[in-house]
Amino acid sequence: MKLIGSLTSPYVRKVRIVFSEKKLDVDHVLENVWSPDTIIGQTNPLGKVPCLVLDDGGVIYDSRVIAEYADGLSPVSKLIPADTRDRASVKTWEALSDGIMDAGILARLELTLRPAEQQSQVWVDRQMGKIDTALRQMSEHLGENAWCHGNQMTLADIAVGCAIGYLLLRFPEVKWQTQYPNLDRLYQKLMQRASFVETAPPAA
Ligand code: GSF
Repeated sequence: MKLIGSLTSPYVRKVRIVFSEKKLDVDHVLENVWSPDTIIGQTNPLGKVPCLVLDDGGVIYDSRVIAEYADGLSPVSKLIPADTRDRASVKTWEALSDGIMDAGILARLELTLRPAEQQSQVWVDRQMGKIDTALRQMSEHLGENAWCHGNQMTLADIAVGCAIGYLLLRFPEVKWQTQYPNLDRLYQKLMQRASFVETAPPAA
């Protein structure tokens, strides 16, 4: 199995952490999807990473599908509960976290890829507003609980950790650590794990 990705993508980090927690071996192949020479289109017509290439040649994307696939490959450290309601709750945490990444990336692309005179501050503010409201909901729903869902680490915590870790990398001006101490406690706890330490993005 081969995972095509980059070291800074929070979606790639999420699935790398899942593979690590599940103790599953996967080869990592680095791909810069923003380079004009990228060959990501040969495996994912959407031109995005992460993209998982199986030994039989099958291809799996996107990160949510890869995470679910990897969780089903081994009974070690179940990250997505079997019960339908619990499963939906964990996957909603994941959608909320991915939504922070989506909004952050859209805001960042607006500010980095477009010439200054074409940039829309209204668009950037809209995306940053989503990040604010998503963080608030994360903090409210986490409350004083040790984990986002249930009494053990799940994909919900992994996804939240990747989303807030991405904010630290790309949006250090978003002060979620002081605004939401419970999210910070969760993040510090996650950062004790080898899976999080080993996938920490290189400094921007
Ligand atoms: C999002 C992947 C994505 O946007 C998922 O896998 O969950 N819903 C998908 N990946 C970015 C890399 S990054 O900014 O994290 C990507 O590959 N973008 C290239 C493009 O052309 O949008």
